[in-house]
Amino acid sequence: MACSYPSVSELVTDARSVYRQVFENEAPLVAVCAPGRVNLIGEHTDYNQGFVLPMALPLVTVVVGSKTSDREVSLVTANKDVDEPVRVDFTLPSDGSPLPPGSPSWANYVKGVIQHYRAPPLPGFRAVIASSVPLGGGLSSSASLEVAFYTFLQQLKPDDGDDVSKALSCQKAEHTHAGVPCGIMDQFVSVLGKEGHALLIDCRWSLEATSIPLADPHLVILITNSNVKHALTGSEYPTRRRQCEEAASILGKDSLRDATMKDLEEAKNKMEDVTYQRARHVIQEIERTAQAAESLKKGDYVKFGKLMVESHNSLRYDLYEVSCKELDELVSAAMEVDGVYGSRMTGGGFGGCTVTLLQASAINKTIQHIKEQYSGTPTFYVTTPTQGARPLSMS
Ligand code: GAF
Repeated sequence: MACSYPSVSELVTDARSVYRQVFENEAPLVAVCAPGRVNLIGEHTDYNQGFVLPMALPLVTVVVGSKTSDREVSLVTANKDVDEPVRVDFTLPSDGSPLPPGSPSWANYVKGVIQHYRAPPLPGFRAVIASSVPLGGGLSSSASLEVAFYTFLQQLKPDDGDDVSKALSCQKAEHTHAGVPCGIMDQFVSVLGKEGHALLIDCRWSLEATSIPLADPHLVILITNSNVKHALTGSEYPTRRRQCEEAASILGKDSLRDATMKDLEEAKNKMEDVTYQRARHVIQEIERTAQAAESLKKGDYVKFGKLMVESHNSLRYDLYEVSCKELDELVSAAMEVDGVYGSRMTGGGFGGCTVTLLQASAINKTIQHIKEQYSGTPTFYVTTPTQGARPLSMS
């Protein structure tokens, strides 16, 4: 009953055939992929230097292509659900000046990655992009495109950086070329995701990550797409980030990671109500994420599920206000089924997906019940944690 999605090799085959069609029957020499992600818990904590607990998905962005002998770039998307022009051409500036963002918007992610690539100057290239990550679905289609492209450029001209600096360059691309002041979670897990594991990432400057096994055959991670699209590029995400920074500054801290609930209560009358609520979500969510990681290590899914629901409630109308009616409906419906441990919205919010942790034996009745209860048309993905970005063999 869950939705099937193309495998990596199917995406490569599609992208290769589009490449041949568009570029005079030439064959691409390089292929790479980078995954989308689902965040199990720790929402809107990364830009507050807190903890997050995502995993990389089998939904990926693939790039195939070859370098050229000039400075011309041609990008083609093989995605069926992109309604903007499918081909973009531009010239790499010889003086290294930035490629200005423009239309279509998906090409801006690529331009940003080119600008922040750590081994300029780059040769020209031709590339085709294909993806199984739903666009605007809150599963990091943009980070997977950035990281896939960075990985593609590494095959054309190797850089001297490590994986963390790669993730940071891709994050910068999103800041400068998509205008989203995102945290590091999405790019980090798309680069460093580990098969069969979730990653507990400490988003302080050191960016330490601990991998936690998540490959229990009795457990299912179900993603439900509300099919309501959010626009993180809108004003709400930057507003939340600003409110958190304001709260930290009132508390005299570098970030909310350094604040406790006691600090917040003592300073409550120095800030607006809304600032207090945002800070409360973040401080408690950081603590919840640390506890959830411990529960997962012990296989205590009941506790983990309870923390997921608390996280959702805090993101809902209670404190952080980034959920929406559709996501709330999906979570409520999932929680009505026996065998479901927990459910919550995942990602930036304002639409997109929920993530649900449940007993494998309850999967069919859970999907059925959600379908019956949800007012929209959901899409379901049963997923397992996969490996981060990687070059692919062309044979
Ligand atoms: C988006 C951002 F890109 C992430 O950095 C993170 O802040 C997330 O929203 C919310 O947890 O995916």
